[in-house]
Amino acid sequence: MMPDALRQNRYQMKRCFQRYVSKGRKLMKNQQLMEELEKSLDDKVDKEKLVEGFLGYIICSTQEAVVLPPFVAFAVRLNPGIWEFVKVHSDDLSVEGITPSDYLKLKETLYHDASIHDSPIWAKQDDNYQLEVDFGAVDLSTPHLTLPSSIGNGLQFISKFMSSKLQSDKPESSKPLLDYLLTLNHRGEKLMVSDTMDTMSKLQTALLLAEVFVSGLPKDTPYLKLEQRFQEWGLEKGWGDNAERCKETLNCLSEVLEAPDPANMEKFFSRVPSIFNIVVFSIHGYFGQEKVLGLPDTGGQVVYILDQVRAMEEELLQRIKQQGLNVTPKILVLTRLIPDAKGTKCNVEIEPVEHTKHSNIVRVPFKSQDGKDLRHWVSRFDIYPYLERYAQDATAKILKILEGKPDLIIGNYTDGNLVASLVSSKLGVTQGTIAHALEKTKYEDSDVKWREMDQKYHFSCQFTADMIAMNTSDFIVTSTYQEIAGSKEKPGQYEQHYAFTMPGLCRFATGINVFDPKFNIAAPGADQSIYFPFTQKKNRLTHLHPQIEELLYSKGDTDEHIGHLADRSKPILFSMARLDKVKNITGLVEWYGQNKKLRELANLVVVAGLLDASQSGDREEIEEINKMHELIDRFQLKGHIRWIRAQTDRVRNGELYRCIADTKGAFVQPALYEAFGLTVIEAMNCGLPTLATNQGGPAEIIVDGVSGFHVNPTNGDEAGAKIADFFQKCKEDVSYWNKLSTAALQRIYECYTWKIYATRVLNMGSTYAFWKTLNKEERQAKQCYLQMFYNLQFRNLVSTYTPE
Ligand code: UDP
Ligand code: LCN
Repeated sequence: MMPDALRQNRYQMKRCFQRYVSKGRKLMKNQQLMEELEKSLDDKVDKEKLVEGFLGYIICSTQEAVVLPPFVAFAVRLNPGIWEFVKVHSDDLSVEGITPSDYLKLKETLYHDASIHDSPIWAKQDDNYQLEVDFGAVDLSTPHLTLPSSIGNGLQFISKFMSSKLQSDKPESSKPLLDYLLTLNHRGEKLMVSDTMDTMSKLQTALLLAEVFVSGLPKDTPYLKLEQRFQEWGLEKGWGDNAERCKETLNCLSEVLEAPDPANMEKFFSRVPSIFNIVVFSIHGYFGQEKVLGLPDTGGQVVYILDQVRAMEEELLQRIKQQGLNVTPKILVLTRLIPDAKGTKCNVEIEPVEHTKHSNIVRVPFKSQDGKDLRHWVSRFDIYPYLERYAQDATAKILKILEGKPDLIIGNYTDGNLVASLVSSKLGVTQGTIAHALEKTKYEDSDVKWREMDQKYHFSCQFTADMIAMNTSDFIVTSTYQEIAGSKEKPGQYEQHYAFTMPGLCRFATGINVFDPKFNIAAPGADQSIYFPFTQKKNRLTHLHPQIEELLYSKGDTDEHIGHLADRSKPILFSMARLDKVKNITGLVEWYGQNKKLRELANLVVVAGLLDASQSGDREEIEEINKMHELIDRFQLKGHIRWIRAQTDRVRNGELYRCIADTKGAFVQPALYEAFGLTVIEAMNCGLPTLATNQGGPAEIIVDGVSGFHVNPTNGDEAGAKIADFFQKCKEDVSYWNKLSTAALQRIYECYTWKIYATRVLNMGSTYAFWKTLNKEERQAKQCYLQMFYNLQFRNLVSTYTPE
C-alpha cells in the first residue's frame, strides 16, 4: 500500500518525510509521527486530505519508525497481528518491503553505543552476526489462523485442522486417532480400547456392535453391567458411567471416524479420559492461602491459581465420574519453600488447598550455591539462577507424590512457565502456559534498552525465558483477547513479542506468532462464595461490620491506616492493589487531589502496600510509599482520604467491597497497565460500580458506559473528571447508580465464571495432547532448536550474575 500512498500526494509527502529525517537518526513512535505529519503541512485542506488519505492511514497504523537519514523504516500494524515492514527513501520516495529481521537490524543501529561493556557473552554492538532466533522458521507445517477475529480460538481451530487431517477416503487416515487411544491408561490399566484393537476396521466394528448393544438397554444401566461385553469387543472402561453416556461417546467417535467434523471432534475430546493428575507451577512470591496477599510480587496470580485449582478439581471429579472410572484425581501446586516465611505458611512443605479434597500446595526450596536451602524471599526479577535446579528437585518431588508422571503441566508467569517447559519436555507431558503479566510490555522500550535495566530487572533472562516457554508450550491460556492481540489501536502483550530485538544480545525475527492456534482465551472468575452482591442481605457478614467500620472511619493514624474521613455522608471511591508503580495508586491520589469537585463529591479509600517505607524490602514499593505521603501532604488530603495497608483477609475484603457499595460508592482501578485485573471482577461481583483503566484487560471486561467505565490513566485530569461526573450523576439520579450496579453483575454472570474456565482449560489439555502427536517430527525439530537456545543463551545469561 505504501507506494500507492506515496504516489497520491507526492509534494506533501516529501515535506513530511523531510521533517521526519530533519533531526537525524532516531526512533519515532506513532504519536510523534502523526504530530510531525500535521506540522509538515500548513494548508488546512492539505492536512485533512492527507490525514484522511492513504498515507494518513499508513502513518496512523505505524507503531514506530526507525529514522536513518535518508531512509525511514516503518513497522506498520494494519490489523491486530498483521504487520508490514517497509523502508522509504525520503528524497525520491522509493519504497521497499523489508523483512522483520531487516527492520530490527536497522533499529539496532540506533542503539549502538561504544561505551558498552565488553563482557564476552555480549555480542559486539556493531556485529553483523548478532544472534538471530527465528521460531517461525521451525514452524513451517503447523497450520496457522489467518483472520484477526479468530485469534484466541485455538481449540476450535485445531478441531477443524484435526478433522481435515483425519479426513480421507481411506479408513486408515484416522489411524493416528486409534494410535492415540491405544496410549490411554491410568497407572498401566488400559482405557477405552485394548491392545487387541490394532486396525481401524476393528475399531469401527466394535463401536457399531457396542452402540447397538447399549441402545437396547435402559439408559441408566451401570457400566459394570456392560463391561464384560465391551471387553469382548476390545473396548475398555472410560466410555461412560451408564448405558446412555456410553452410547453418546461411542456414537460421537463413530461419527468422527465416518466423516471427521470439528463439533464432534471437540465433544469427543471433552470426554476422553486423559487427565487425572495436574501440576501447576507458580514459583515466586509468597504462595499461600493466608496472610500473603499484598506482599511484594504476591497478588492476583495466587488468587487465580487457588480458585483455578478448585474449579479444575470439581470439573475433573465430575468428568471422571461420567467416564465411569474410579480414579482419584490429584492437583499439585508447586511453589517455592521459603524458610524465612514472615508469619506465612510458606515454610510448610505440603499444605492442602482449602475447599478441595485432592489438591495440595507442594513447596520445594531453592538451593544456594553452597547447596543449602535458600532462606529468604527472592524478587521475581532475581529468580533466574535458581530455576534449573528447582526444576530438577521439583520433578523428583512430583514423581514421588504422584507415583508417576502428571498428565498436564500448567506454568504461571515467566519463572513458572520456564520450569514447566523444562519439566514437561523432560517427562513428555502436555504443557499449558499462563502469563498473568508479560514484563516486556509493562516497561516501555525494555527490549531495546534492556542493558540499562538489566542490573535491576534482569530482563535479558526474563525475555529469553519467556520466548523459550511460549514456544515450548502446547497451548497458551490468556484472560482476554487484548492480552494476545490488543485492539485495533494497540498491539497485544503477546503480539509485542512477534518481532523484537535486544541489541547486542539477541534478535527475535519471529518470537511468537499470535496466529498460532495454541492461543486460547479462558477468562478467570472470582470466588462467588466470597464476592457476592451487596444486596444478598442474608449472606452478608455483619459480624465483620464493626471491624470494617473501624478500618474505614476510626480517628487517628495507626500502623494499619493513615488519614480519616471527616464527612461520613459522602460515598466512597475505593481502590485496592499492590503498591507497585504500574498499579498507579499514587496516580489516583493525585487525580483526586487535583480535582476539587471529586473531593467534594466523594471520599477516597485506598488499600495498598505498607504505610512505612522503612518496613518494606521492595524497591518499587518504597518509592511509592514515599510518594503517597508526599501527595497526602501536598494536597492536604487528611480528612478526605483513608490509606489502609495491604489487607490479606479475602473474606473480609469481600465484605469491604460490599460496605463500599452500601455507601453508594465506586471501585476504581487506575493502573497504567493491567494485564487482567481480578479486583475489577471482584468489585463487579459485589455489585459495586467500577471504573477501570483502559490500558489492558479491564478495557475488555467492562463495556464503557454500560457495565462500568473506562478511565485513561495517562490523562489524570480527564480521569478525575470522569469519576467526578459519575458521582455527580448519581447524586442527581439515584437510579443511575443502581443501573450500573446491575449491569456490572450481568456482565460477570455472562462471561467471567470459574465453571466456564475449568471446562475450557480441561478441554484444551485433552485436545492438545492428541494434536501434538499429529506433528511429531516438526515438534521434535523445534525442541532441538529450543534446547540449544536454552543451553547456549539462557544458561549463559544466568551465569553472568551471582545471586546474593
Ligand atoms: N489483594 C488483596 N489485598 C491487597 C491487595 C490485593 O487481597 O492488599 C487481592 C485482590 O483482592 C485480588 C488480588 O490481590 O484478588 C490482586 O489481583 P489483580 O489481578 O487485581 O492484580 P495483581 O496483583 O495480580 O497484579
Ligand atoms: C497478574 C496481574 O497483574 C493481573 O492483571 C491479573 O489479574 C492476575 O495476574 C491474574 O491473572
